[in-house]
Amino acid sequence: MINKHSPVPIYYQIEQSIKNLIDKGDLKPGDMIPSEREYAENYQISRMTVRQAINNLVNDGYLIRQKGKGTFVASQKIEQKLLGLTSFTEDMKARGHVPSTLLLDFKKIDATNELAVNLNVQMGDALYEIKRIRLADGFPMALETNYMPVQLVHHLTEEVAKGSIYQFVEQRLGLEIDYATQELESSVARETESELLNIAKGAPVLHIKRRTFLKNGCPLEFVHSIYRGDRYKFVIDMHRS
Ligand code: 16G
Repeated sequence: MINKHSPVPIYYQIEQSIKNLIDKGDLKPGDMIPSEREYAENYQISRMTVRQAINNLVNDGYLIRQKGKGTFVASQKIEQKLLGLTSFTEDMKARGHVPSTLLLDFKKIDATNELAVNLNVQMGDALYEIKRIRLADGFPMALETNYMPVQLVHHLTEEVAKGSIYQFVEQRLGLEIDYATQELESSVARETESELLNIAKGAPVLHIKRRTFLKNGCPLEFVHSIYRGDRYKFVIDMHRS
């Protein structure tokens, strides 16, 4: 499996072969992989070379090192296609995961200048401010802070915010969600974010800002989300027209 005469560096060959085993499902999330010493002995190569391969896979989120225990296959990242305008609940269900929500805060606030501009309301108008941890199969994936005009989304309750807000808006209020603009930026977890998402302070995260509009052009929501970088990836299909 390892070709020492190939121009392809040996660490890269090892990296690819472990990656293949994970992609094919021969190595599953939670499986422990052999130690650096075992790889080095099996392939008659230096431990430094093995370490380089494993470090790369840890950095790419394929493997996780646990002090004193070993190196394990990480959970596969959840893939979200940036095509349709979907909700967290729909995304998770479509991928066979069970969505749930931990409601951290639900209150009404006065629109600040920034929020008023983004939601096309007057400064001081009443907005819902909803903070939620979004989970897949019980694991925290994202932290969301959602702002919506109270005058538009009547009767929103804590109970609703524990489930799908999009479903409530469409099915109960009969409003038509049309399109959104979204900004994605890489960032690192700050202290409170790391605690809520159960990751190390400074771990990579994706910061997303979404503005969603109704068919009549009214902004429905302005949302800040922090997604775990080790659990989530966004995929974009691009067509050359
Ligand atoms: C997604 C949206 C968020 C929206 C939520 C509704 C991103 C980055 N954000 O998390 O803007 O409020 O879905 O989800 O995708 P819900 O219907 O499950 O409450």
